Amino acid sequence: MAQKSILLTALASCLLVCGPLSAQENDGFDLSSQRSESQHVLMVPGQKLDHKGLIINPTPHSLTLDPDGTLDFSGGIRLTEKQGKFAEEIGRILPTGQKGVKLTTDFGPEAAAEAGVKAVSGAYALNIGKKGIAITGYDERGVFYGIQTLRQIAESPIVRTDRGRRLPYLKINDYPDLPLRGVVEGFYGTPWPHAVRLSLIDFYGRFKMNSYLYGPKDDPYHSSPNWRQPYPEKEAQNIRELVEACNRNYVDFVWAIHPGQDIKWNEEDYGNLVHKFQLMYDLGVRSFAIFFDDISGEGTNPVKQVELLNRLNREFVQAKGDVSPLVVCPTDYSKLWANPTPQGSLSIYGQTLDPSVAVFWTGDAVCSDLTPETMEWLNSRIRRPGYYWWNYPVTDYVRHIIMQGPVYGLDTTLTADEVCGFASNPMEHGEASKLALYGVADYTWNIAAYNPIDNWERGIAELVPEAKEAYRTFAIHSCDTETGYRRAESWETETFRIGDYTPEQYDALLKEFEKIERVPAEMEAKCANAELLRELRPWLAEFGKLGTRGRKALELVKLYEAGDDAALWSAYVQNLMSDEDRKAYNAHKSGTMKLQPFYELTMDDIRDALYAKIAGKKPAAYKAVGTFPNLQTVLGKLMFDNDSTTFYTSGVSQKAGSWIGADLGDVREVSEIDILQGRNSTDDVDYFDHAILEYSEDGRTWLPLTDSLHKQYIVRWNGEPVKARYVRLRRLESSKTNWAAVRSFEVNPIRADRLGFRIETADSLAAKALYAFDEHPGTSVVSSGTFGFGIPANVSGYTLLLKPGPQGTPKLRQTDAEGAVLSETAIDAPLFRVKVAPGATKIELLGDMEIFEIIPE
Ligand code: 14T
Repeated sequence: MAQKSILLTALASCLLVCGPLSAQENDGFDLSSQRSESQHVLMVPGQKLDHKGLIINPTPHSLTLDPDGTLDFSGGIRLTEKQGKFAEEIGRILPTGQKGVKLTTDFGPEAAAEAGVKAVSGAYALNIGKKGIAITGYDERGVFYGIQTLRQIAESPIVRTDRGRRLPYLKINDYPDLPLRGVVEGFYGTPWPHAVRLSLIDFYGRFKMNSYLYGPKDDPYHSSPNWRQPYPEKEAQNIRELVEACNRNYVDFVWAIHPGQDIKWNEEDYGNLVHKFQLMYDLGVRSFAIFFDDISGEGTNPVKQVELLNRLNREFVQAKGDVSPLVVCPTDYSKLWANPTPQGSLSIYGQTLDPSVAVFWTGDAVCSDLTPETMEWLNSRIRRPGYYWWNYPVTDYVRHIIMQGPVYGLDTTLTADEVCGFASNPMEHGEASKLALYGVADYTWNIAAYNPIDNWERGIAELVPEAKEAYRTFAIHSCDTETGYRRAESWETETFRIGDYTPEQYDALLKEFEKIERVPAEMEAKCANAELLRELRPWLAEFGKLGTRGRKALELVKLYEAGDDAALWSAYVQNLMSDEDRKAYNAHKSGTMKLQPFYELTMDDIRDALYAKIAGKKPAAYKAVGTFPNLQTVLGKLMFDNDSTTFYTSGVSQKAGSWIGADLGDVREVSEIDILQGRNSTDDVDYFDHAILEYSEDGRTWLPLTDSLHKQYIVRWNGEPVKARYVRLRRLESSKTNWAAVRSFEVNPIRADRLGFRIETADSLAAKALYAFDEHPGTSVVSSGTFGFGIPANVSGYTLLLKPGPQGTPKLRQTDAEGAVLSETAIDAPLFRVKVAPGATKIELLGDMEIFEIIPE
């Protein structure tokens, strides 16, 4: 139930915060329905490596160890630098001492050439040998990076433990692959707190990222209409501090403006923009970007955008002399909707935009992998190497998710000739984004050497060394989005179905769930990063509960095998999630790919098997089938949950041959089918607008139940019963490429007049009361008064599948046709068997209980 409300909230909040999107809908351009994230989940590439105790991130391009010697630096480091710039930085991060080992630093094109250092900003050489330590940078930034590498060596396990404080002799020659490496604070939602930004800026410096683009969608002074206004003093002061922190870390603070929704292409607004840039310049900003994403109307005009950028380039950037080249995010930032023609905005950029301006691109979709193909497609139009905007680990469209998975999906053959830079758009949880950024730093520095799994393992140990096992356990099960940019999750965990597993598989899964249960307490006790803990806390709490219900589901498997029906049902109902449990879980999900599905499937399997054993037939619990792979996931169940506010969504485009159906488990007589297509209202775009209803006994031969249906959200059929195990709605010829969604898929919905006996309940329960007799033990009705039902002549007894409520012990009363009470018994167990008393015509259940199924015998 909450599944959908979450999806809706995510979408609604997006639509709320980005008013422009609704405007685009009016223009017939619904951005949100075009997100189209890739739904393919591949195995994470790479493997954990043995670093022999020497860990440096990003991975240096060349490192040669000299196994013969080590340099004692227990006396600290004594700095002799040519230019006198780094005393403070060294003092901040390494022990210093007058009698320590000598560290010389130098930089500049000549020094670099002599030391064989590549002529790019940030390149450096670091030598540790008999005579001491020498760092040569191509530029100041290069020396700074050399120092960061030295710090990491000094902090490596090999130095800390094995050898005391002795540095290995080595030679490093290193340089960045991409000139622009960094982070764009570009998400919708609460912008990062100041302290988190400062901590992140240090993180960028430590791991050699050099760009921080400041563009939080919900900073009013970044976007329309307040982009024209100066920051209030407090915010201005904070920005000054951010600039200083960036300067200390050799990070370019790039202030971005998002004026497109209401900009007027006139002198006044040009003046407003330059004035705002000047105010930011006065705060110390020396790099600027203009974002034209997620807007509609006049602001999207590429000719005007280019005019503005070129004029700013001349009159502001060039005129100042100390301002970096501009960066722009085009309105056509993804191939999904970019106009591919020579008249399209990207081609116009290519022909007319000053070549110094860098152009952002999110790839084939909003959130997508970085491939050579997508860059070629872009670059041939913009006529320069594009600047990749990676919408990972951003979760503004799935705010119930916290992405802790490996950084992968980034091509390892690309070079600066194809990508001039790479910026990651992270989560509003800044500390929790560091694990992903640790990967981004590594990839952008040394693309060919990038190893996703190894990086992720190192990142965990770097970020939470005190509780790395607990953090790793949390992280490996907190990766995927379910419906957005799909990511591998729980790849070390093997789940299984009841009756189909080995003892080893069982034990391994049990161990994992037990480990998961311990994670919240362990993180609370050990994790030293209080802010990270604050961000993770709600997810950790839900994760722990998932561990518990997963473990209990495993215990149920054993109970099921033991064959004690009463004990099994009792444990089963105890392990069901309440509505509150679901609401809490849905707000802070983890384990969506394997763990929660294991819980759901196991609970359902056990329930259905128990029902079949008692009733002697399969329950009327249907399973989703069809051409979309995610029908088999928990999403598919949302079609059968008797709740039309929740829906199944394909998450990928519909296409020729697509179909969505129900597997009835057995061949049944089908006489009625009711389908509600779409996510919500009848004007939703996600449905089959041309379709046919079909049935099949074997899943191979299909026969039609209807003619072809045009633009029908609601599909209703009833007629002479047919024998079917499967029914489906199949898409026919259509130009539609939207996702497909189904709110409800009912086959033979139960009706009071077909029951053959009367149910007597409060009017408010009338509809739900049928769930007690629908042959589906997964549906239920909660009764707190009297629940009565007539006893058909041929019935000799009943098995009740219940969950007694908290208020006292419920009672069962049998009465005869005159209403005289024949017997009254306490219902003392959730699975309760009763024989029909001679002469009894009615049973009344009294008290507080949830009734799942009443099975006659
Ligand atoms: F600028 C772009 F490159 C970009 O990605 N813009 C936004 C970005 O701020 C947001 O964080 C990101 C992830 O949700 O996607 C873009 O915003 C969208 C895109 C959509 F297709 C917001 C709603 C959409 F439907």
